[in-house]
Amino acid sequence: MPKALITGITGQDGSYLAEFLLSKGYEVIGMVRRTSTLNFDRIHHIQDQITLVQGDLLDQVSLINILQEHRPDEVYNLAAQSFVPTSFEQPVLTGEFTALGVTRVLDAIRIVDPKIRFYQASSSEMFGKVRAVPQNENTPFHPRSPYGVAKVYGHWITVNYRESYGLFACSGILFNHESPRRGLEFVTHKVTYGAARIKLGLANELRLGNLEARRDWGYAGDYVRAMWLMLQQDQPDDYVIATGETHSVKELCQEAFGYLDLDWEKYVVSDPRFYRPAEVDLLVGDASKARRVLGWEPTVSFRELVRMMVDADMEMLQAEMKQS
Ligand code: NAP
Ligand code: F7E
Repeated sequence: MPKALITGITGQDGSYLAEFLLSKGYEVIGMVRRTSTLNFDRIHHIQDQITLVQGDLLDQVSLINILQEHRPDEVYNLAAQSFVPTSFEQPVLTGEFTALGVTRVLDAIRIVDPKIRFYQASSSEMFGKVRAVPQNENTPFHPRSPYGVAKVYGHWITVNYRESYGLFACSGILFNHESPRRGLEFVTHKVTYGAARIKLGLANELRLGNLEARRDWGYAGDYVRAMWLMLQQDQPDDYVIATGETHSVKELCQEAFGYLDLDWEKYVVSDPRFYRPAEVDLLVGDASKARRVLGWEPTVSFRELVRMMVDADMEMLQAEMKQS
């Protein structure tokens, strides 16, 4: 039975990847940080099928010990400080987790067992102020936030350990991917949750930032499959994973509110408080290499994704209302 270690298993992608690997017959080890209250909401339904171990990207010894004790065949490094606005407020901490954390995992692999296959969760935020449209594996990086800068470091240290030490290390350059398990502070979930609250009479406005920003939004369940496919190839490599479609935040609002028969313009307010010091205006990915080499394709459209998230939020809020 193949064994995989997932860092960031309590996050959106960690939970979908754990489900996916279990369905492929893997033994799944998940690294979690010690917290004073449990934050296992996204994995409680599979908790009896996985092994959780305590560790932190800031603590090199914990990473080495976990690898020595569990001897995984594959390591998926999904842990990071992943929210762009927080990276402006806590740039040094973001660098420790999101940049140097990658080196700590790679070094632990190099020391314990260089045959372990490694996946790094890189990001379209690395393209930032884009030099080409659409963006592919050869598009130069120009990050626009401390988060983006940290991810560029994580990407290149992954490439460097592959070239220096021959590690089977892959960098997946994933464009935005969402789901009902997405953190509520990210714009897709903020919009679907906000629209559902307005529909149910629990709120009367939704304050957002820049409505003109455009993103290539896909479904997280599709994207974790691409992570696994990268580690099953004969050679390690880097891949862009994206839908190839771009939509503005405005279009996202239209889709979510429209599905609930609401006119978004009556409720959405653009508030400068949510603007960023530097914005990424337009992202749209070219995943043709992933299609060709990995045989990967997205299965959920933008409209289906938004509707899936609105439905989940309506159901959750209605259940909460019944209880109170
Ligand atoms: P997420 O929901 O924010 O999850 C982040 C995970 O990292 C959580 O499990 C968190 O644990 C863990 N973590 C944070 N700091 C840690 C530390 N110091 N030590 C150990 N664990 C730590 O993020 P996601 O959306 O699933 O994204 C997964 C990865 O893909 C991230 O690296 C993200 O930057 C990257 N990425 C995401 C997207 C996207 O659109 N979702 C696109 C490209 C790349 P707690 O639960 O304890 O906080
Ligand atoms: O913002 C605009 C905002 O926070 C998307 C992370 O998973 O994907 C994510 O990063 C856009 C931006 O995601 C609000 O200015 C407008 O242009 O949902 P987001 P992100 O910054 O693209 C990448 C690929 C990652 O790697 C990251 O980890 O929406 N926007 N109004 C807003 N954004 C938020 N959060 N809140 C607003 O009110």
